[in-house]
Amino acid sequence: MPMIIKTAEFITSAVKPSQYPEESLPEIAFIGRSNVGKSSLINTLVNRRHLVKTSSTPGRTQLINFFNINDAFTFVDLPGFGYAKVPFQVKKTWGPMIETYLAQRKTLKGAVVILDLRRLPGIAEMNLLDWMNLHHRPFVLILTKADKLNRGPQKDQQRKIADLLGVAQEHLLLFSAKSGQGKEQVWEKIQQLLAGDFPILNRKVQTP
Ligand SMILES: Nc1nc2c(ncn2[C@@H]2O[C@H](COP(=O)(O)OP(=O)(O)OP(=O)(O)O)[C@@H](O)[C@H]2O)c(=O)[nH]1
Ligand SMILES: [Mg+2]
Repeated sequence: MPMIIKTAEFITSAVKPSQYPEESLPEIAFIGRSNVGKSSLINTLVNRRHLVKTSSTPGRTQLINFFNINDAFTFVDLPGFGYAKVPFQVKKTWGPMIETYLAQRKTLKGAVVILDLRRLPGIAEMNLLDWMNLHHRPFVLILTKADKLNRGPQKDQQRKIADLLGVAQEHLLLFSAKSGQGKEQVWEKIQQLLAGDFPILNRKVQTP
């Protein structure tokens, strides 16, 4: 069933648990490298151009931002990892800030992990997935900016990334915030996460 968005509202920004909204609605977190398109994905899903600030400058989102969707669930936009130019202090607090959130948040139902379709995942991505599995946090994998490649190369790159990560190709959804490609499939996965019936994706390869 297509998701109908009635309301989508910013709740608050936080860096530490005492600043999080109270644990009531089920939550979905969006995580990925800086500039990968996390905020754009959220805007596309909820049909709002400017609910979440996006930027061509990496490192735009530096706080944990909470959004109430339909008074039914919460989307959480996490700051991106792996960007060299954010100030040292920000970098030093990033790991603990995200880890604390992902490890402790009781209402967190799962994460949407976003990768750039054109980039092969590295150690940082693999560590993230291993860490999520260790903490029994289900996640879905999205390959975004699909509009930058034609359909043939999209499939080739999807296969390469699947092999590298050691997951089946069908677990990697192609998505574009620009064309809207894959939007309904992403919603389907999010609904599965919210319903709590999502398998842990055990990776078939070991992180080098
Ligand atoms: N062509 C194309 N550009 C995209 C897509 N998604 C995001 N972008 C662009 O990529 C840049 C970064 O997008 P954001 O959504 O701000 O990325 P982010 O992951 O939230 O970035 P940080 O908050 O800095 O970590 C912007 O210039 C977007 O317009 C997409 O699907 N296709
Ligand atoms: Mg962002």
